[in-house]
Amino acid sequence: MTAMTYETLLVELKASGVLQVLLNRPDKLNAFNDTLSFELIDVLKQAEKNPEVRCVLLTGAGRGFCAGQDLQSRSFSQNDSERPHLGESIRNRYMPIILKLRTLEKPVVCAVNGVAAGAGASLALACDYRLASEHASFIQSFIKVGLVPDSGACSLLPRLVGLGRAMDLMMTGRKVSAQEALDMGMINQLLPSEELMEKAMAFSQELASGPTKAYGLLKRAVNKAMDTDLASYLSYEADLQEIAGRTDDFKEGVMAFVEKRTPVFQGQ
Ligand code: LHQ
Repeated sequence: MTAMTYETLLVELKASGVLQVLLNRPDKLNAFNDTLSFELIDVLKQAEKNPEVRCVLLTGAGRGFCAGQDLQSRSFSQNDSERPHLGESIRNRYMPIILKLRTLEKPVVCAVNGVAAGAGASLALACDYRLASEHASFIQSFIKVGLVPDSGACSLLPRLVGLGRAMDLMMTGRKVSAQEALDMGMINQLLPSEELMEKAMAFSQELASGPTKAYGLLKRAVNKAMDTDLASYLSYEADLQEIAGRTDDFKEGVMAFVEKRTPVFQGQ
């Protein structure tokens, strides 16, 4: 078990290969200040580079998951003479996080322990799998403060819940309960709060013992399929399967099937 030191995150690499990342500004419902954004970018880069990491599990400390941009941070203070450069902030802080979550070639699981608002909701949407506790809720708060849904929300949310539902949530900024989120396909599992972390960790461990390279290629395939025509995608898919077919884990998977045993994947 290895721990890494950050100011706004608690990060621990478990022996199972799960990198647990806890957003740790509980007094602010884990809202993104600059430090949290840059630390999260750093931890995701480390996760990408470190072969011992075979799954990332993201969650929040305290009663919130993440309340989006820290609206009290100095760089967002409002006065008449100066307006903030939000475009720059998005490009430097949010875009790298969302892109890295989507392109990291390892599974990313999100345990939504409480409210996920604004960019905090987008953060959850960008993960590969969402478990949520009964105390979780999701708010597309952007419109409430006069902003456009960001951090990928307009791309990710309609794909998960459909255009009609996404427009409702983004235009009204209303709070969605964990049960409604489950019903509309925004989350994968709803759990009693006392079971959330145990179940999320067990699921992450299962993924961490899987064929890591195939998960990575699967993410590449899905990303490609979301923005290209079928013929181009099918050709890309053939290239990816060529790569998967050369992995040790594919060899092990087939051998285990033939020998009627459970495969032991090494992530290679
Ligand atoms: C907060 C925050 C917060 C600071 C709770 N900031 N302190 C925007 C701009 C630029 C670039 C990129 O992207 C974005 C995207 C965005 O994320 S825009 C959307 C920003 N987020 C919001 O608008 C959500 C604001 N928060 C809320 O609406 C509520 O706090 C929710 C509904 C999340 C939770 O409500 P409650 O459960 O009633 O908790 P609370 O409001 O009492 O909050 C608890 C504390 O957390 C409180 O501090 P205090 O010192 O008074 O106890 C809040 O001030 C603080 N907090 N969100 N975003």
